[in-house]
Order: sequence, then structure tokens, then C-alpha cells
Amino acid sequence: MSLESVEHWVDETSALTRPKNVVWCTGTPEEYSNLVDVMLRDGTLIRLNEQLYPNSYLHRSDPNDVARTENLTFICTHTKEAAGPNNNWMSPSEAKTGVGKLFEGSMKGRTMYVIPYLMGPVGSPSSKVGVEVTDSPYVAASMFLMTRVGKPALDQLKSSDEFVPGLHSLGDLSPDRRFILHFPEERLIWSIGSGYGGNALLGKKCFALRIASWMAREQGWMAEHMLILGLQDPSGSKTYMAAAFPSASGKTNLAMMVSALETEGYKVWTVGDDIAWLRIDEEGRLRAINPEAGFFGVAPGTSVSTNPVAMHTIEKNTIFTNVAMTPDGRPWWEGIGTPPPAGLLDWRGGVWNGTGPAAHPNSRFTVPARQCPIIDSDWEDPRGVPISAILFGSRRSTLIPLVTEALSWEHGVFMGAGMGAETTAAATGKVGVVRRDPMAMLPFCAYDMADYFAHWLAMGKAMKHPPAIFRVNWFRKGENGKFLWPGFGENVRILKWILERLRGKTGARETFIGSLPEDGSIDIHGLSVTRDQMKTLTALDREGWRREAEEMGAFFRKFGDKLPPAIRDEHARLARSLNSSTQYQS
Ligand code: TSX
Ligand code: MN
Repeated sequence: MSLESVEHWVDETSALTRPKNVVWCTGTPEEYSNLVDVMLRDGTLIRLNEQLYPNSYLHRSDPNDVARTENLTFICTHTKEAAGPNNNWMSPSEAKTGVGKLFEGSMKGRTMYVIPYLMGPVGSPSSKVGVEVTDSPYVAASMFLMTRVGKPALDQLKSSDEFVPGLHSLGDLSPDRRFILHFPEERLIWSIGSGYGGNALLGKKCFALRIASWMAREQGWMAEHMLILGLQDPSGSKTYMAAAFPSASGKTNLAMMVSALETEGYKVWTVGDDIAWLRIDEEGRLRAINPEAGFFGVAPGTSVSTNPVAMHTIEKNTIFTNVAMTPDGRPWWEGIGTPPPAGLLDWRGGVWNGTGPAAHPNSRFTVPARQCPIIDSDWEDPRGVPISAILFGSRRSTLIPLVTEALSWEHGVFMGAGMGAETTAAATGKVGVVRRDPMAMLPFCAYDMADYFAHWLAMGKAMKHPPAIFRVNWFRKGENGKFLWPGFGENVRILKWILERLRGKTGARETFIGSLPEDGSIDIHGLSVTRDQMKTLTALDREGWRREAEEMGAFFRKFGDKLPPAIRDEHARLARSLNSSTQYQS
């Protein structure tokens, strides 16, 4: 009986961490409100304006603990090679003894919450159980919003032994004693020293991406950093697409997009905004589930104009983290669309003096997905939704066209594998430097990315009807430094073009970088974008691509002999096309 193995692991864990008491969560609303009450009493949560934001709260994290910490994130496999050049590695024995010491007595005087949770819809063959043990009531409450806690997990445990244990403790919150450890071979997660987001809500990046990426390779499915959306056309039929973008590139905005072509019958429905688990169905099609049950979205920049659906989603039952607060108890952040009122409290809780951001740039909202007004009717379908197109996107102010269709699955995998993204200040300090972030999975793939590319290639071979693959770029700038494409709700015009390509209804010119939209094939009626701008957005800059191909080559060489031949071949084909003046020219 597997509940016994959960109990056994919990006993072991409490012997190590020595909490004052142990609370098992079954997922009831009463448990959630008890957690909230505990936090309101000790100041961990602040109640927001109950009329305007019912049952919603503000949490201020430790100022040293405001984002994922990739440099403190490790993959603990028996060999370093298994983790690949793309991960920090620590040996399992060093991890268990070294970091194990930090867990000794780490929960003394505190409550340990045991949270069984299900990732994925109830009854889905794709869904998986996790159990997080944590001494943070904020983490516990966030898990209630982000996953299916309690009964759905316990029910699945009755019929299967499989669960991913995750041990989390706040420790002393010092970055010197902070470690986010993954043991993919035994499907175990250890996290100490951070109470923030992806470091601490272990179902999300740690399980649903890192551990799941490992399981997916072994079991023949995919765990991807992708939103999932449904595009409804004028006939009412829906086409589902999954899209990989690096963190903070607007995935939540795209997933919840209000279509600019709604009056013509094109409408977007949300399935997920961050993670997709994909498997091949009996008919040889790719199907996706959203393993999560909530959104942990970046607040700054979210407004009635950039994402009205998110603004409605977060009107109730939401936990805000590190946002600013108005004197009348409303959340506030840069880009919310209203001016900062006098007496605004910044994310640290002091009166904002007008210098620096009032909300932390990585401040967040945590909210149940079911509150999203455009959540798709099939978002909890246990079979998942059928995926017809995969999109790869990132911020590129030059070179990368608005949309490019891959010439084949292999070419599409190459497109994703070679994807570069311009850095934003938040993570790296340097702005506008292009870094490779294959499939937006560089921080999340728990094994050698050369093997990950091979897995993608194998999945393509295993599908009778693989999705078509597209590269998109909403972030191209003109000579004047201004964005050439209006983006946001207007992106539906690109989704429409993609839909027409899937149906063979619109033309494209085949070039050596892929198929580009024929002049006039993207619907721009009613837009102020000129045909000239469209030409720039879909142009092919040979000189720029020569540099790009070189940079890709330097990146791919890091994987040595492990790089799959198909990726090498696609890269060689691109380089060859660039060096000849005639081939594939458009
Ligand atoms: O999310 C974005 N999307 C996808 C929306 C569905 N963002 C925000 C990225 C940061 C998280 C975008 N930013 C998008 C976009 O399509 N495009 C841009 C760039 C841009 C910014 C401002 C304007 C236009 C483009 N403003 C005006 O044109 C007035
Ligand atoms: Mn993400």
C-alpha cells in the first residue's frame, strides 16, 4: 500500500527536521482558511481590501529571497555526465550529507505541513502525484492554489505507488545555506533556504519540469515549458497550440489573449500558461495537459490593456507576493495602468519614496486557474487536448521574423534547439545580450540537453501526426528603436496565419530558414502596421543569419559528440545555404 510509503517517508522526514507538530492536508476550504488565519495573525499575510479583492492577501518575502536561484539549483545524479553541461551538478552522497545537515532540526518549534497533491487533471493517465513537506504556511497555501491538493492525490495513490517526495524547509533564508536539489534517479526533491515561488512550490519547476523531464524521457512523453491555448475559428471549431517562451516573455499574456479578431469569430481559450505535459495518443497525435491548477504570474506589466483576462482572474481568492499596496488596500505595480497614489507602500512595506520600483520586478499573483474567465471547457479533460502546432518564441529585437514555419519536424527541433533570447535586466544584469535557451528549457531540463534534443527527435518519429512547428517573434524593433509589431491581442493574426497554414489555405515562400508568410497573407486589416513594416517583419537578412548560425554552432559544440546528427545536419544545411548565393534563395 503506497500511502504507507508516504507515511514512512514523512516519519523519516520529521525525525530529521523535528517539527513541533505535523499537519496532513486533505485539501478542504477550511484547511485553506486556517492557513490564511495563521498567517494573518503572525503578519505573513496582509488582508487586501475585502470589497474590491475578496479573500485576497499580500505576502512580502524576505528581501534576499525574491526569485528562483539557478546558481543554487543542482541536479544530483550518480554521474556528472548524466546532468550534462547545462546543469549544476552535485553527487547524491555529497548532497545527502552536506545539505542533509542543514535539514537537521530545521523545523524545530514550527509546524510541518504534509501536502499530497496531484499534478494534472483527475483521472488522467498523464497525471502524477507529489507529496510536499514544508514548514512554510505560505508555501502550503500557495500549493492549494497551484495544484490539486488532498483527495485527488490520495485517490490516485490508492491505485498506484508512484509519488514524488519533495522536502522543503525555510531554513534561515540565507543564500549561503540555500540549495534546490533534484535527485531524478530516485525522483526526490530537497529545497532549503528559500520560501519563494519556483524554489519552494515544489510541484512547479522542480517536479513538473525538472523531475518530469527525466521521467518523460524514460517513459516516452514530454514535459515542456509551454503554455497551451485553444484558437476558436469562425465555424466554432478549436485548434490547440502549445508555445514555449523563456520566463517573463509574456506567456501568461499570450495564453489569456483577448483576440483582436473576436468580431470575426477568432477567439482564444486558456488551457495553461507555463507547463505542458505531452504524450502520444492511440491515433499518433500529441495531446497536452496542464499539470498545474493555478497561475503564478508576473504582476508588473499586467494591466487592463496588456492582459484584461488576468486582471479579472485576480479579482478574488488571490495571493499577491512582493507587489506594492495602496492606502485603501489594493495591490499596485508598475504597468498596472493607474498612477501610483500618495501613501503607496512599496514591496518591502515602507512608504514608497518614488525612486526605484514600488513593486518588485518579479512580484507575482497566485490564483486558481478555474477563475480565469476564458478557461477552456476541456482544460481538465483527462485525455488532454490535441496539439496541432508548437510555437517557439523569445525576445529578439533583430533578425528573427515575426513568424517562420519549420520545413519538417527535424527542422523545427533545430529551430527550438538553437533558439536565442535577449536577456532582461532582472536575471543577469546585462540587457539585450542574446543567450541560447533551447525550447525555453535551459533552466529546467534535468539531463544533458543533447539527449533532450534526441528525445524530441525520437518523439517526432513516434508520431503519426506530429504538430507543425513555428518560430515566432513579437519583439522585433525598427531602425527607430520602436517595436514593429503591436503584439498582445493582435498576435491572433499570427495564430490565424498558423491555422491557415495547418489547413493548407495560405501560401508561404520556402527559404533556408523556413517558410515565411507570403506578402499579404497575414491579415492586417484595421492595423496601422504598413506593408513596408510587414516586409521588414518577414524579411530574411542573410548577413545577420550568418552571425546567428555561427553563434548557434558555438553553442551546439558545447555538447560535443552527444549532439544528435539530425541537429548537426540541420545546422550544416543552414550554414551551407548561407554560403552559397543561389540555393533556397527567396
Ligand atoms: O506579452 C507580451 N506579448 C504577448 C501578448 C499576447 N508582451 C509583453 C512582454 C513582457 C512580459 C509584449 N511586448 C508583446 C506581446 O506580444 N509585444 C511587446 C512589445 C510591445 C510593447 C508595447 C507596445 C507594442 C509592442 N505598445 C504599443 O504599441 C502602443
Ligand atoms: Mn515559467
